[in-house]
Parts: sequence; structure tokens; C-alpha cells
Amino acid sequence: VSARRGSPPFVLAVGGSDPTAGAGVEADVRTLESLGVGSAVAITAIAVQDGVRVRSVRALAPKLVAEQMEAAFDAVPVAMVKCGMLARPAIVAAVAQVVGERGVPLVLDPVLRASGGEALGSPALARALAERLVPLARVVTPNLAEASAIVSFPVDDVASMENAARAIVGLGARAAVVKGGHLAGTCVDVLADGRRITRFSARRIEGDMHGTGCAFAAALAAGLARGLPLHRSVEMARDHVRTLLRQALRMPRGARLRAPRR
Ligand code: PXL
Repeated sequence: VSARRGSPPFVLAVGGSDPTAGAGVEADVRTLESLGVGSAVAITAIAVQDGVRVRSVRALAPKLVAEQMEAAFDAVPVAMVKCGMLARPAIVAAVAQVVGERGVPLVLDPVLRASGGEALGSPALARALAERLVPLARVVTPNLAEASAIVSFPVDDVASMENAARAIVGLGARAAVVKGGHLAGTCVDVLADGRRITRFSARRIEGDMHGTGCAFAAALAAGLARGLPLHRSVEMARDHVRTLLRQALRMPRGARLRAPRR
């Protein structure tokens, strides 16, 4: 589908709502639209947070999530599904059923742990993601803690990131990017595509933000929906997040991507 002529490709963002609009489906829609891709949403949960901590997460009924997805599919030409916070194993099952039936490519951000370290999911959720959605994914985008929860071994350096990325492909995903933003020292992302491993490294941009994972996966989905190759889409997503991080440094606390606390 061409993004230049006629209707752009649409990405259906399935995830939680964030009242600060820094993360969740709000960040997804902003990211997708800014990269020339149409967006649709299915909300899985309300993540009540204030930009500093997550106060509570209220999940919606799995059937309601599936109904939103079906309505979005009926409304717009969905080229790709992007999943973020799914919150409960039963929602994972409902989403897997719709994605499987529709046969649409999936970018899976296995949201289990926020950048601030907060748990956004249980071990049962990690298991459900690994068993039901990872096998359907075109690409999975865990951070270190999420990769570890999925593969059940520690992921804390580049070597274990490479093993985790391979293991996620072994679970049935076509590719995995393990994001190294939380590594001590260097920040390296590791991509496994089933044939080779690619390391992407960059200088760290210091700060204290949330929503970077959502923006990364949404930008990656936008690239793939526009027909870009996987490696090029990963580079585009990294560029996009880098720009957001630089902008966040100039924004007041509580802004979209939160500025560093000093
Ligand atoms: O960045 C992880 C994430 C995803 N989805 C929602 C969130 C968060 C983190 O706070 O609130 C809705």
C-alpha cells in the first residue's frame, strides 16, 4: 500500500490508555500519524498514571477489546496491528484470535514493565504473550525486563540480549528487537531476524521519560506498514525515539515525553 497516493495504510493500535498521553495508545496515534500512517485504536485498559507513577490499571472485558478491533477492521483498511499493554491473559487470547482470523501482520510490544521499573503485567501475562501472540508476530520489541520475562533467563548484557532475541524467534516470531535503553553504560538494541543478528548502538541520551517503548514500536509498525524493510524500519524507529528524547529535554515536567527530573 502506498503512503503517498490515495489512502495511507492504517495501523490498528491495541493497548492501554494513559491519562498523561505520554505512553499507550495516545502515543501510538501521535507517532503513527506523524509518520504518515493512518491509525485506529482498540483500548485494552485504563492505566491511571500521573507521569511519575502508575496508580492503577483497570482492564476492560476481553470481548469489548475484540469488538473494538472488529469495528476498526470494518472501518478502515488495517495493514498492520500494533499491540502494547494487553494487561490480562484473557485479553491476549481475545487479541490473538482476532489477529489470527484476520491474518494481518503484527508488531508486538510485550508491555510488562515500564521504563520506571513498574510491573505492568504478571508472569501469567508473560506466558500468555509468549504462547499466543509471539508466534503471530512479524516483530517483537521487548525491553530487557520484558525479554527476560518471555524467555525465562536473565537479560542484562549484549550477549544475553542476543540469546533472548534468538529465543523469541525460536518461539515463532519472525523477528525480535531487544531494546537496550536500560543497559548500564552503552545503549545497544539487538535485532534477530531469523538469519542474522544486528546490533544498533548509539550514545545515550540521559533523561527520565515514559512512552519511549510505545513510540518505538508504533514507529516500527509505521515503517513496516509503509512497506519499508525491517532493518530500515528499526532505524527509522530509533531515529524517531531519538528525536523525541531530544525534544523531551526541552519540555517541562509532565509534558508528553517527560523531561528529566533534576
Ligand atoms: O510504556 C509502557 C506502557 C504502555 N502502555 C501504557 C502505559 C505504559 C507505561 O506507562 O501506561 C498504557
